Amino acid sequence: MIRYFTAGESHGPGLTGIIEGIPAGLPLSEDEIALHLARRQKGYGRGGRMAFEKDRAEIQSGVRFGKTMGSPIGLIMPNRAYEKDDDNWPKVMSKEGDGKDVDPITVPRPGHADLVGNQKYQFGDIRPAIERSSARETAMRVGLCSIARLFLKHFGIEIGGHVIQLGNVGFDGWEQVREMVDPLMKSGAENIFKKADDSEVRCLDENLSQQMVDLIKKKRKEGTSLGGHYEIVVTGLPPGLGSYVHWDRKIGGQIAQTVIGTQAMKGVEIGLGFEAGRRMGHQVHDEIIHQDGEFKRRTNRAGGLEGGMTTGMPLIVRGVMKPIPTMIKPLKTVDINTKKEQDTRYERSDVCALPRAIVVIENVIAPVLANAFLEKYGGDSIKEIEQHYYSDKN
Ligand code: EPS
Repeated sequence: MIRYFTAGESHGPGLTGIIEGIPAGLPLSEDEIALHLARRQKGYGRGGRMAFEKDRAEIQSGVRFGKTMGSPIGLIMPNRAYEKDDDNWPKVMSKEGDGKDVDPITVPRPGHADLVGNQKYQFGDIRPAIERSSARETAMRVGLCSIARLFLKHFGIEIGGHVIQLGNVGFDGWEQVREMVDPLMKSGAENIFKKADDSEVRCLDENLSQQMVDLIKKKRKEGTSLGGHYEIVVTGLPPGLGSYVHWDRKIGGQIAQTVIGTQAMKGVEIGLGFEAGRRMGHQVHDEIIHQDGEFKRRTNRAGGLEGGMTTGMPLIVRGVMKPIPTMIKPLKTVDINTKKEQDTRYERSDVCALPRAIVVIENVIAPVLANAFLEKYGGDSIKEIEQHYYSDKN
């Protein structure tokens, strides 16, 4: 099974990652990993840092002559901020010394891991919590998970994502999104991300995109931040991945964990999600049809999952990202040493990271689906899995 780990701090020398369980024989290059790393760095609403971080992962192990070997794949990715910045990061993040010459950060931001991170580890300094809870870590997660995504793509399974709501600007409900997205998905979900990437905020509707950009501009001036809702779609999944038998093998549950396990995510829906609770049964369930030799659904309000298993219809996952907690306009907080009320301090940050965050979610759901695929069709090599998969399909 596929497992992965990341290590690294936001302003340390760099990020390190290992993914294991990728079968042997998958074509893999640094350029392919770089595609989604570069996508993660683009999007309106970024702060200053993305102007100089040019993420590219170096493959350290697990690949020979352009193909995976079945052994753990190791990646490293430097933080340019470490060397470039005027903030003296090598000193602030030094592995040696007693740190007496570095001022501790003592003013926690509401909504960030700052206060609880310090209560938990008793650092007396918020810096370590800032460093590891930072969304910088998602760069390595995208790098690692993009390899599982390539594995899925080898079997015709494509992933795409787009923004449906940013602050108070967005689509007018489920049906309006379906009208825009479903025709595009017919030739594979990658069309969704390719078209969404044309928009600075990764929204498929041009008019809404402009309104979202304007909103970010306005909120940046006001010194506040924004979040929003997104939708991730996956096409090409065969029916029957996952399980109705055990709670922990239900795909919806595994996806929910990986989505909410990503920085700043506060909720997840499958298909109609919460809207299903406002409708009657006939407006929720999808009628079954038999077409072109396959069982299909007339609609896909279930979002491609029934009983914790893939139906063969596109998987539709929606999520919500909260606004970034670092803001120019201060909130009230309490200094961890003096216990006195004061305003939050401002660190360089993004105003809205939603257009970038959807690239993270697109990628982190890939290992979940790849594992469910391997559970059903698994083998040690791509060749062996092809035999299992295509003999089952024929
Ligand atoms: C982040 C704060 C910013 C973001 C960072 C996440 O970094 P800095 O404090 O150095 O300006 O740029 O995101 C990334 C570096 C990245 O690669 O996504 C935070 O506090 O979470």
